[in-house]
Amino acid sequence: MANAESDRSARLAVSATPLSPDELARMDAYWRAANYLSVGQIYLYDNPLLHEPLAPEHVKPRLLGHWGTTPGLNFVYVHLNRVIKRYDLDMIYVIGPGHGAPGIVANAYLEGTYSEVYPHIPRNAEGIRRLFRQFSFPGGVPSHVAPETPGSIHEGGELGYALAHAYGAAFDSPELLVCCVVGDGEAETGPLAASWHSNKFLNPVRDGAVLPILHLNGYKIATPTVLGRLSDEELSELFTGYGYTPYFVVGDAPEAAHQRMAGTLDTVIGEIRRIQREARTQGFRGRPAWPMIVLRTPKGWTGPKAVDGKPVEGTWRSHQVPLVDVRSRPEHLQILEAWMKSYRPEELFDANGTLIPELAELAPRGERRMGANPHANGGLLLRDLAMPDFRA
Ligand SMILES: Cc1ncc(C[n+]2csc(CCOP(=O)(O)OP(=O)(O)O)c2C)c(N)n1
Repeated sequence: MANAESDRSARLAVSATPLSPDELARMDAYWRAANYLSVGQIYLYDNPLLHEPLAPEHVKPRLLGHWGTTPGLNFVYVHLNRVIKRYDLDMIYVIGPGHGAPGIVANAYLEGTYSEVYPHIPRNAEGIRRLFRQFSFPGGVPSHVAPETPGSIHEGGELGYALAHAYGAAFDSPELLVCCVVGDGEAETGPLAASWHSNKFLNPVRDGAVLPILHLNGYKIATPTVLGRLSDEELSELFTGYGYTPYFVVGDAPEAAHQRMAGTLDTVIGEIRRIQREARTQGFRGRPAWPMIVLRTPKGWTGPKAVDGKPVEGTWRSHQVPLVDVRSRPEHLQILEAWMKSYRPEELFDANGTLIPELAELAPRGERRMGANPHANGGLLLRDLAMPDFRA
């Protein structure tokens, strides 16, 4: 990574420790809360806060969902919340790996949007029980990000269009910043591979900005990815060639990764604002090299390290549901319980099952919450098309 950085003279310095110990601890706790709620949606039918020992009947009879991508999506979400608040950003989040819906639903729930849109899922233990039960369940919600997911303009399911949708949202909305996560699997599709070039169509005066985050968790379902196997140096050259200034966030140690991500986001937000300010005060003087982030973290980060003697965290085995025989095999039930308890839910939710205030205040307020941003909620910002009068 050092090499990839030092050869980019245009690249700005990234602060090494932008987060105070308190902020770091709270952001990590918020991430743990999102991860806890994500795992709970995939697995639990009852006993949502593990107030009782986990029993087979607390687990859903049929397990569905995608764990592998979810901790990375949650990691990005908590960091975007921080910069939205810090810089008062008007931001939406386009999630290429829309199969990671548990994470997006969890974050909409933590920030309060979910309960506002769906009052039958309140912010207490009963709400969490219903949130878990409804996920990928008859009469409930889809396992992929869907139109009904607060803050979503991009349906999960058919990979390929995340970046095109993100740029489409930014055109003609000069204040909007669209963060777009691109999975290294999706990056291998033709439409996605071509849409990196959408930066050539973005006018820094008139349009908003897109911040692509290429999420290299290394695998697409059962096989390694091409971009995941490239060195940071090759990736740096590739994305420089596409007209971006790439920044790297690499790691599997949460504290260091939080610091690195926070410092990188501070730098890239400053860079986006500088590009826009200069173009908007001095006029368009040539195509800027917009920043993008390469995020290299393990697939299924913080999940079970191994199951039945086979590695799971950081491998393709965590793509979907890493433990499948939870109801029939006591040792798997034990792994699930230990996994969920590793997020220390008792430190995150109070006795009623409500997120504690020190964590709840990390989310932005009102329409700055990504789940509540009007740009991502159909119908709120409709404008008539400029059409000729058909009678003429
Ligand atoms: C066009 C298309 N081809 C194949 C699939 C099947 N599929 C679902 S998830 C996935 C892997 C996606 O990998 P990535 O984008 O890296 O996401 P992550 O690894 O973070 O889950 C694939 C190939 C799909 N959904 N759409």
